[in-house]
Amino acid sequence: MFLDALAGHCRDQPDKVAIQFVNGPPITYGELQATVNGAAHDLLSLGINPGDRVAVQLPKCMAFIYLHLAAAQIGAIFLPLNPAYPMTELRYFLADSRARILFAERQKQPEIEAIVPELPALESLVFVDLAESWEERVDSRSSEWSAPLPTDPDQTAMMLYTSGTTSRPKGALISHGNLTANIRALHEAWGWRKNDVLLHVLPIFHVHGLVVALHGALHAGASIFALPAFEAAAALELLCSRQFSVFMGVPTMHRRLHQQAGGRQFDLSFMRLMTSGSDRLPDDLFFGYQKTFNVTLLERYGMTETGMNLSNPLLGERRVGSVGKPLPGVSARIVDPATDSLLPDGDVGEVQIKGAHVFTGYWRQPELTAAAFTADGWLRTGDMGLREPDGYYTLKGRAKDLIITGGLNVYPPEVELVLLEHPAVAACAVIGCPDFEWGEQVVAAIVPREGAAADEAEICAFCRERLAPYKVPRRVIFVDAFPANALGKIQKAKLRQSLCSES
Ligand code: MCA
Repeated sequence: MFLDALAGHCRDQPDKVAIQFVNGPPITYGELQATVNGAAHDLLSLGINPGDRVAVQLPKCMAFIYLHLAAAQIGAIFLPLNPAYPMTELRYFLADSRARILFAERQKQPEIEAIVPELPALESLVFVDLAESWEERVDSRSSEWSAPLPTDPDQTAMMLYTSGTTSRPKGALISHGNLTANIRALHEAWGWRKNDVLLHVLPIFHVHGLVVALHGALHAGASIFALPAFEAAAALELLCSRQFSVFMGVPTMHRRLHQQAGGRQFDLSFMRLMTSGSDRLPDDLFFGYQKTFNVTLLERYGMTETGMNLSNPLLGERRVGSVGKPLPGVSARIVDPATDSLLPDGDVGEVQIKGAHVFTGYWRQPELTAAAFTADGWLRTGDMGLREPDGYYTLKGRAKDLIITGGLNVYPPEVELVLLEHPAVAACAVIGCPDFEWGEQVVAAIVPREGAAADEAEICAFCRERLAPYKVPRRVIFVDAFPANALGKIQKAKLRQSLCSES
């Protein structure tokens, strides 16, 4: 299981640094294990049982990591939540997940206490002072105690919310077996080793930062140096210090690093592995990186429901525009999404995935779970792509209207539902427009209600109170009507054509 390898490293190399945050002390594998044990003991003392949802809405910090590993250790379900979620979103996730306990920042106490009466399943609230040392917080008795690690691969380890095309966000259940399969595949494919040092700049409430990066390094017994948030100047300086061998980012981060270079050249070819994922890597950035940093980025493809699926090779051709081949243990195919029948190489169809890494289902959503799979058990990713005759896959857009901005997924209906609550909005459509830095930006087209006064700033402020900042439209365009098909359905492709070019 994914915790077993970590337990082994804690035993075999207790004095080696596991994780150090830029603003904190180095934490050795021995200290990591002791504090995780203590946190696990605390969770049990608070009445948390296997299968209970442990929600954590904290910034990127050691406490988050301890709680994640502790919850997994006792068989509870870890539910990480973006610290930028406003209360309306937080309330939804806590209510839907029926979380039994929430760990949150002390400064959010008044706002969170105000929503607690609406959350009957939430029995405990723990407010965390970020300055507090968790290594000192656990007493020595509990740190020596240790829970038997989960042995059932089907046991759920964590729950990650992903948005739906038509529904509210749904909790994807990721089992211990899924995590183990994923991490083993990545280790084999990317050659993770003990002497790797990862510069960790990603958020840790998503698969990319948590599973691919953090689990990746800990599974290998490697060391992590973490920034609480990505900052291009600091990251470039650190990369140039030659202390690191692995770096992972989303295209927006790579874009900012490339811009930070400001036309100068930096030889980062000593880096063993620099990856890009969560959104398509633009071709100009792939080549720009080669020229500026003497590095060929390794692009890979994953999703919340599966972790990583496809990857360009560590050794061999990293093909521009391609996401590579299936990882070890992963099966992929391209089908006609209407019939699920296999398409020949070169034809564009839906990418479908199978393997031990594929999630077990959506929390309390049997219909949505069933709809996510074909009759013979392939996961419908909703991503379109093609397979080349030599086995490389290339993504070619999405079957759904999903927007990816800065590596984060935004589903238009989530934003549209909020816009429709605004009294001045008669109808609306949210689309993604191409953007050099962000990949896409969220744009809202609105038909105003007759006689109502609304302006862009007011609409955005309204959204900001109800949605995480990355979901808030960057532009609001008022229109008289929408292009619609014969059934009255808004034709978003046409809307994108007419609105995305407008500045
Ligand atoms: C921040 N803002 C954003 C985003 N992030 N707006 C749109 N899209 C975003 N992704 C908002 C801020 O709230 C702020 O809004 C304004 O943009 C400018 O903020 P700035 O300081 O420039 O941004 P930042 O805080 O530096 O964040 C940019 C970022 C961040 C570092 C690229 O978005 C990020 O960490 N992205 C990585 C996401 C990630 O890990 N995705 C993996 C998902 P305002 O001015 O209104 O306050 S997992 C996944 O996709 C699958 C499984 C996979 O394959 O990996």
